[in-house]
Amino acid sequence: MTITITAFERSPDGGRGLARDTRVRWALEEVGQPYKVRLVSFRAMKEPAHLALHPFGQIPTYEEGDLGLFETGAIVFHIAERHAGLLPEDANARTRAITWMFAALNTVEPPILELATARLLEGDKPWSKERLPLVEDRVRDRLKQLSARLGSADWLDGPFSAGDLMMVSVLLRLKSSGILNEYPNLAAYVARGEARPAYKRAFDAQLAVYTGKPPTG
Ligand code: GTB
Repeated sequence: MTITITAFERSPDGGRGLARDTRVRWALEEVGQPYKVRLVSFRAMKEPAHLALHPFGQIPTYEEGDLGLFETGAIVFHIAERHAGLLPEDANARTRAITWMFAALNTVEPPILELATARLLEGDKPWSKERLPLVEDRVRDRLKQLSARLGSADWLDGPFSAGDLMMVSVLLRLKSSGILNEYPNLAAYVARGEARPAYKRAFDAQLAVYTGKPPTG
């Protein structure tokens, strides 16, 4: 059955792979599922046709036969459940991998998003200078804990899983901030994720949308 996802017609991240379609592309590449992409403009995302698929008028969405999904977490979980490669066979290990997906989205990503908002949207506010260090320290608190848990392991719990895919995707947002490099094992963890052939294919495909040139690999 054909899988179709949505992505920004023109991503505001300039092709850096930070929009969330990259996570879905990466999951599909990891499990070897081909997919099509429907590009949507900001205007089209708020129109009834797209709202029927995504109640909040955002990307990404996922269509497969009569199944329509929104929310990256749910989409990646669906892909990981249906296809081998992203979740371990062992029931307990599988549940732990899913736990890491939730941890990425519910515990690690919120302060990172808050930092992005503080920098990009609130940087010109008179209180910004005072607030920014507090927000940065909230990110550091989480990274310190995550760094302690990861230790010298390659991945969070045994072999690479959907939990790592989600965690690396969340941490990637920090790359330009310099904060990630304060935790060398996390920086190396993200680099390992980026080095995966499936990530590279996903990244190149989203970049090709931005540049208008087909992926070279
Ligand atoms: N919880 C949802 C999910 O995980 O799927 C959140 C989806 C979401 O935030 N979608 C964003 C969107 O559609 C794109 S990814 N925004 C348009 C809108 O709300 O009108 C978030 C994003 C956007 C831009 C950058 N960037 O420029 O760096 C990074 C990430």
